[in-house]
Amino acid sequence: GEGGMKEVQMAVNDEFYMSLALDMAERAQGQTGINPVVGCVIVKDGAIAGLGTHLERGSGHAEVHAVQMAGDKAEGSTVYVTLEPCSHYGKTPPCCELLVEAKVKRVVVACEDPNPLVAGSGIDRLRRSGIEVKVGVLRERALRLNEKFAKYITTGMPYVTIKTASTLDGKIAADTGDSKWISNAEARLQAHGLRHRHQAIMVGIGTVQADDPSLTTRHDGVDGIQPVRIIVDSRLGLSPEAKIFSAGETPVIVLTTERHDAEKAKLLMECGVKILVCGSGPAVDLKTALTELGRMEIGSILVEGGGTLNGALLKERLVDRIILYLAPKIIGGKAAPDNFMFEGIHQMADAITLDALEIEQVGDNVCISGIPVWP
Ligand code: AOF
Ligand code: ZN
Repeated sequence: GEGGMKEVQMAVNDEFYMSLALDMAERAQGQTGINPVVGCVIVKDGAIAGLGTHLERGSGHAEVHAVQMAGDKAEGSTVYVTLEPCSHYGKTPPCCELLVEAKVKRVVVACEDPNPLVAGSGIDRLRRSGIEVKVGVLRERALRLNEKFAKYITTGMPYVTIKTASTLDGKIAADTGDSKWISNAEARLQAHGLRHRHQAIMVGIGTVQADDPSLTTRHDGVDGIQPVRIIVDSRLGLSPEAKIFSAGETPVIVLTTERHDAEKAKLLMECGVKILVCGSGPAVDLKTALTELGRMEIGSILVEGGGTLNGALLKERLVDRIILYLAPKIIGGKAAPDNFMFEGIHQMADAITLDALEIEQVGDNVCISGIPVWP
């Protein structure tokens, strides 16, 4: 009947405006630090009255901008927000109070805020004030968008993405060390977008010595947000002549062990390097390292090689997402390095698998992204 039609129309509208709010949030990825990306759309009498996006940690939340734009029209409106409005005093006051004061009629939320300080209490507060709240519109998309935030805010540990590019036979370089190029230009451009969306980039000393990378970001043809640069270097082999010191201005953090050479440490510190001593073993204790980096408010790390570091992180179960670009090339070579180098498993039943697979063709390359699962 008539009532049913109205409900269908409302559900269509809810997705229509929520997807706009998600689009806005999506474009702000990489610029909010440890904070989530959030979009907000305010609709009054069938027209958009306000738009807002959280752009930077410490500055206004999405709802603040949208309510300000809506002005008097906020009263009696429907508010679409990609994350539950906050209920706590952080760097900014609680958004649910703002919505109550603005006398909005209805709030549509994509997903709950995983921040333990909020976690449902924003939604409760709105409902107790008599505001109608609908939760879960385009939830999956909203959760995927803030997966890094969710990991960091609930564990204090950075979200770790491994990005790697290999030939069909899993090689990330030839046996001579030559690796330019394995993936195609479009795939390499996407990788810069990934750098933009992580707070730090991490590589092993082997990669620095082989490629002498600058580890900076060029995003959409312009300089993107530059990640902090982290090098895993248990014996402090890093040269003060490395390109990372002349290119780029973000901090360089070197992870090493108690066994490092004090003289070399002094030399590197003179170049501005921050040295983190992680464990006393022959190799860097990666869990200790990530815990310390989390404490420094680094909430997401993009690991870009090489195979030894990838393998070690995988073995320690410290990886949250793997993004693999596969190029239609075969190079062989026993000494050519692989994507993931660690003492392997012995039975297929014990294999590490990828869950929630996303597969995309990028020109003649294939991008496979997924969440590692350990048996
Ligand atoms: C919202 N809308 O746009 C954002 C929210 O330190 P603050 O004040 O920036 O607060 C950060 C926390 O607020 C963050 O951990 C998350 O729980 C929430 N983020 N909430 O209602 C927004 N960015
Ligand atoms: Zn807020």
